[in-house]
Amino acid sequence: MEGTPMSQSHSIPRRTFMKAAGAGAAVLTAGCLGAPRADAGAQAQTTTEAADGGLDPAKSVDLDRIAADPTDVPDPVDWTEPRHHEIELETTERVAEIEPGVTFDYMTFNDRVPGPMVRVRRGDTVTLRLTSDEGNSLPHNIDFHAVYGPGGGADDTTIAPGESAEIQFKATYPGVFIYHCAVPNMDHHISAGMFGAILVEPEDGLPEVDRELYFGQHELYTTGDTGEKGHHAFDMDAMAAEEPTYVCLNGEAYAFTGDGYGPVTVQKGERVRIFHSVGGPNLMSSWHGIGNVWETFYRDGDLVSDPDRYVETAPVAPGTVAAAEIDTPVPGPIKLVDHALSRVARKGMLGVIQVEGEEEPEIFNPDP
Ligand SMILES: [Cu+2]
Repeated sequence: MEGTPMSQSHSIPRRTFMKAAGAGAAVLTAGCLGAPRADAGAQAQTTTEAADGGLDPAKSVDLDRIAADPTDVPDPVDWTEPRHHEIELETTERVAEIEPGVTFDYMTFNDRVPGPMVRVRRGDTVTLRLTSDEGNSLPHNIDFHAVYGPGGGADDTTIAPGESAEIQFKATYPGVFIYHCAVPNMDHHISAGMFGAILVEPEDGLPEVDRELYFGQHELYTTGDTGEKGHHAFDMDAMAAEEPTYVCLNGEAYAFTGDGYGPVTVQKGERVRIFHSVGGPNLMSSWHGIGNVWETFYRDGDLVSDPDRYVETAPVAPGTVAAAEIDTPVPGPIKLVDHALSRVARKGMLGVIQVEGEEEPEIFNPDP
C-alpha cells in the first residue's frame, strides 16, 4: 500500500443544515449566478405531485455522505525507482442523498464519488484487487484508462456480489486518467457513481504546488424532478436521451458550498493544482473557475506536453481527467463550474474554493 492509501474513513462531518426544497440554490450562487431554481408555485406543485404518488418517500441512507473529500489526494511521488503497489478497491451499492431529502441508489468505488485517487509513478507496477460487497445486486468491474490490456482491466475484473478479482499492470505511460466500471450497462453504473482517477506521474514528477484538490463531475438521471423530495429511482430513458436531473460535483448537488459541507478553503498566495475528473457518462464539462483562470492547464490529462496557459474555460470530455494549476493572489471565492450554466443554476454543478487572507487592493479593490 505504498503511496496509495485506499482505505480512508469518512472523517468529515455531515452537513447539518437541511435546506428547504430548492431554496438554497439562490443563496449559494449569489453573485454573478443568481439562481432561482424554482419559484414558490412550482414548489407547491411538486409537493402535490409527490402526494399524488410521484416519488416514493426518501429511503433511509446507508452512508451519511457520498461526496469524496476534495482534499483527499495521495501525497506526491517521492521515489525515483520503480515500485510495486498493492491497491484494493471495493465496489458498493449504497443509498445516499443527492441533496437533503433526496435519496438515490448510488454505486461506488469505496463508498464515495469520485472513487479514491490512485497515484503512482511511470514504470511502477500495481496489483489491483477489486472486491464486490456481498450485499450488492449487480456485477461490476474496473477499466483503467492508464492500462494497456483487455478493457483496461475490465475483462478480468468482472465479479459478482461477494467475489473478488486481481490483476497486475505496469503504469507504462504518464498522465492522469479516469477509471470506471465497464459492465454492459456501464453508462448506468458510471452515472450512479462508479468512476475515479489514476494519476501516473512522469518520471521527473510534477511541479511543486502548495495544495492539490480532486473533484469529479457526473450526471444523475432520475425519475424525479430536480430538488423533488423523496427517493429518486434511476431513469434509463432520461439517460438515453442525455437529459440529466442533476449534474453533480462529487456526487451531490452543491456539496461544497455554504449549503453543503462548506467551501474548500485555501490561503491567499497558495498555488493549487486541481484534478477535475469527468465521469459523464454523457456530458462534456466546460470547466471554469469563476474569479480565476487556469494559469496552467493540462489538457486531457496530458502531463508531458507543454501545458496551455491562462485558459478561461476548458472542455473536459467524459472519460477524461484534466488538471490545472491556479494562483490565488486575492481573497474570496473561486466557483468551480461547468460553464454550461443551467447545470450550475439548476442542477447542482457548483463547488467553491474559498481563498482566505487580507485584501490585495492593487489587484482587486472591492471599494475604491
Ligand atoms: Cu458497476
